[in-house]
Amino acid sequence: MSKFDSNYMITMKDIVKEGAQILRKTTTEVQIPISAEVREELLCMLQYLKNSQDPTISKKFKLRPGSGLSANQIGLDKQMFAVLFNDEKDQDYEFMLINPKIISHSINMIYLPEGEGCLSVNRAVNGIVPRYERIKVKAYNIAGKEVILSFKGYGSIVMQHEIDHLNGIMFYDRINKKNPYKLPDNVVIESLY
Ligand code: LHY
Ligand code: NI
Repeated sequence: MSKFDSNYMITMKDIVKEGAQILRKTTTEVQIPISAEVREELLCMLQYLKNSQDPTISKKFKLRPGSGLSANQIGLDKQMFAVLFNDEKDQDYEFMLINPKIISHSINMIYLPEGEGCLSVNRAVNGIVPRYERIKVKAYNIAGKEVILSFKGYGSIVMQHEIDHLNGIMFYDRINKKNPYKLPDNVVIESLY
């Protein structure tokens, strides 16, 4: 068992920061059926997100609010992440996904007007991060069942940010190096709002 079990509370000291090798590698697929260890790790990751979004708890334990957390961000070389967010239509989403793959995506793209951030990056990085407006993801859920999920808008952005982590990609890799605010050519791309 890893230390990330049901009694453990993830705090900022557990979150790996940019520069670490584990954030730059393609993570290893998780074996199906899912082990008890993997289940506990995912629940621990989701609990971090819940705690981080609770004003009292996040203040007390100095947690940075997050909508998503990937396993390699807590040092685990595993293809899995947890997300917890409320989108631009005020819909609530909560997922713990294993071995996720984007099986199809829109041609049109979107971006967050305020740019993206990352729990592993302690500095502001400005610029446009182009993301697909819609994606379809195939993954395993915590019950070990294969699921196919569709996302658009903010949800699509968060999912692509986390799937990128599992492939060693940081959000700023997708920002135009010469001009951070330049939109990509030959593609329909709009601000999320
Ligand atoms: N978490 C980011 C967070 O602040 C995720 C995110 C993604 C924010 C896209 C904004 C836009 O919740 C992470 O860094 N997870 O990897
Ligand atoms: Ni991140």
